[in-house]
Amino acid sequence: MVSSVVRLLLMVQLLLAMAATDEALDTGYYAATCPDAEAIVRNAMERLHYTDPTLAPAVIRLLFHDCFVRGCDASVLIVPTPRYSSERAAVPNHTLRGFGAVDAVKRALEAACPAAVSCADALALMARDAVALLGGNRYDVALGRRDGTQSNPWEVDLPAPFARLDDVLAYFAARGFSAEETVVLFGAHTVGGAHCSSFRYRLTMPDGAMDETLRCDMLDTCGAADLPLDTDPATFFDPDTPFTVDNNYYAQLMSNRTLLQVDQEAATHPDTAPHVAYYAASPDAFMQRFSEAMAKLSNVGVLEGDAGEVRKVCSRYNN
Ligand code: HEM
Ligand SMILES: *[C@@H]1O[C@H](CO)[C@@H](O)[C@H](O)[C@H]1NC(C)=O
Ligand SMILES: CC(=O)N[C@H]1CO[C@H](CO)[C@@H](O)[C@@H]1O
Repeated sequence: MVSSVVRLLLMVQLLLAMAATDEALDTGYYAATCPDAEAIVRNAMERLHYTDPTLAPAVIRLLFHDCFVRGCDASVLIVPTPRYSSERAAVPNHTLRGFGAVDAVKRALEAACPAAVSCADALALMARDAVALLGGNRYDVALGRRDGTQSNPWEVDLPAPFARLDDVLAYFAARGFSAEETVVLFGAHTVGGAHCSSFRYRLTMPDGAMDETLRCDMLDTCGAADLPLDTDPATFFDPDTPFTVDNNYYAQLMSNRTLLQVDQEAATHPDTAPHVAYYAASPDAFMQRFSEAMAKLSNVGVLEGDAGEVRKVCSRYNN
């Protein structure tokens, strides 16, 4: 009697363990349903990259905004309608780009394997390919994310460029990222750029933490007056190699030549300054850690198994 109860318990435990394994992300997840999924995404990303090199940085940022709000569930991709708002209506998303590219990649996936590959997986693969196309190290992306069925503007609590680093470190820690990993992810600001609206106040009200030559140059580029987003100039974070994943960002921080206030604070904050100095001096270590951190970012709060859905069109729910 006792032994059969024990046996039963063991069996339940085994079944639970199997169910858990079934649901975990897996690099072979589409082996049967869409074996070419990764190649389809990569080919599409290559084509898009050669016509618009600014796309890859935008895709990396999209992944961050997706994964840190409700997890990597493609909630950032939902277009607001008159009846239902979405994350895209929230302030930090006003400068997001790359939605058309996601739609194009998803169309290619749907043509080959209808209703198989989730938008969340598509975006994770696109970001991996974006890193590689920008010269970063390739990393494996385990698959099987499901798409969320909620996207709410009031849940977008992403830090502002003028956030205090203490708060930002707590925010990243709440999602499982150490101060070191946060510094490594900030390294994404070695590609792409920012609108002047994200840092103009640092030009007109100098905080003493921006190199004076950079401040004057940026004042020339941006002007002192606020402009609507569509006419606001944008400028590269790393003007020497704006489309290369490299450790220049850290050298910029150490010479006070970075645009965003929160980035600059990382050069002096006691919890981050040693990491900034280390990665400024260690290009290979940065490349390695950046890919690891991107892989980790891709797995934040994913929906698995039967949760959510596989969207047919990434910008709207299925029903
Ligand atoms: C405290 C954290 C962060 C803040 C406050 C922040 C803020 C910003 C801002 C203000 C911009 C410029 C938007 C514009 O004006 O057009 C930007 C761009 C960008 N961010 Fe971040 N960011 C953060 C973390 C991250 C992370 C973790 C990643 C990725 C791993 C990332 C990737 C990017 C990329 C690639 C761009 C360039 C986008 C483009 O060229 O279109 N950021 N970020
Ligand atoms: C950067 O700015 C800080 C003040 O925030 C100053 O102490 C430091 O000397 C500056 N470093 C460089 C290289 O200009
Ligand atoms: C990229 C994107 O969807 N941006 C939107 C952010 O929200 C504003 C205001 O709701 C929209 O006008 C943008 O189109």
